[in-house]
Amino acid sequence: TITDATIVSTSNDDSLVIKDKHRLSDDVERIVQEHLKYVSEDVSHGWDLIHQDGEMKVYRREVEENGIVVDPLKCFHTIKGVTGHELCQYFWEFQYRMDWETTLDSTKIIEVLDPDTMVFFQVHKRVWPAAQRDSCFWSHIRCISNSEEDQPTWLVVNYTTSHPLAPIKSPQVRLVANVALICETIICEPPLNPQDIKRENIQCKLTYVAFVNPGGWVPSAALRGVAKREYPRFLKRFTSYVIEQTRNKPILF
Ligand code: 18C
Repeated sequence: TITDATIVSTSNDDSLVIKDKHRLSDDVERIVQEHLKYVSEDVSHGWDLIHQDGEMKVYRREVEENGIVVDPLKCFHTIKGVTGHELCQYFWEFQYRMDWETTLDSTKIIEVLDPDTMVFFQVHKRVWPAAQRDSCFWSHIRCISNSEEDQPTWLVVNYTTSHPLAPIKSPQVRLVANVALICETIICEPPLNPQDIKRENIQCKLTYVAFVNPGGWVPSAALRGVAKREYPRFLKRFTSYVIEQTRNKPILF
């Protein structure tokens, strides 16, 4: 019987993999679907372009909740020579995180919920004069096949959760995050033979969205300043890192 299982396609060869449900499966499904809907909403009303560098565009909407800045952020980028699978893999996998993440003092996996979903506990660098932040979130990677011809969409969602192995310990403040990286591979001028596709024939359209609540009061101007500087810095560093790591490796479609 598969009544307690959820069927999810996790590979790009269209095979369906049957997975056991876990206590957060329904949450993961709900949040993934929300992101897939939200990703195609445009940024023409109410969003400010706060940074542009070549193909990279970073937008934000100024929003405060009870005097705390919770500005939603949306970034678009196009990266040559890498696939969505590669970008998502380097973003999701624990072993690479400290190579590209510049906001962290530490990261650790505190639970593996299924082969595509883990719970992380992270301690962020302290920004003076604010208290140090930490975060605890499930992180899920998924491949979604759109059609027979198109390349699949890859995505990673990081979503705050509580966990007995990550109690909140003052003076650290727990931030609340809902972040998604959504990637679509484009094959430009495809050679007749799929085996002949080279890195110069591919590029990846990336969308990164973040809703971060700092979890306690922080001076608005300071927070917006840190965000304006750090999100573009993250995107630049992370995408350059993936380009560098994959340069001489076979393409992972
Ligand atoms: O998505 C990213 N990383 C993922 C893997 O780690 C994961 C992370 C989610 C949490 C993002 C929030 C990070 C807050 C960090 C606070 C300290 C920043 C210090 C930097 C100093 C060098 O999904 C990439 C994340 C890129 C994050 C960019 C920064 C966002 C700023 C948000 C402000 C939060 C409040 C902090 C207090 C500020 C004080 C003035």
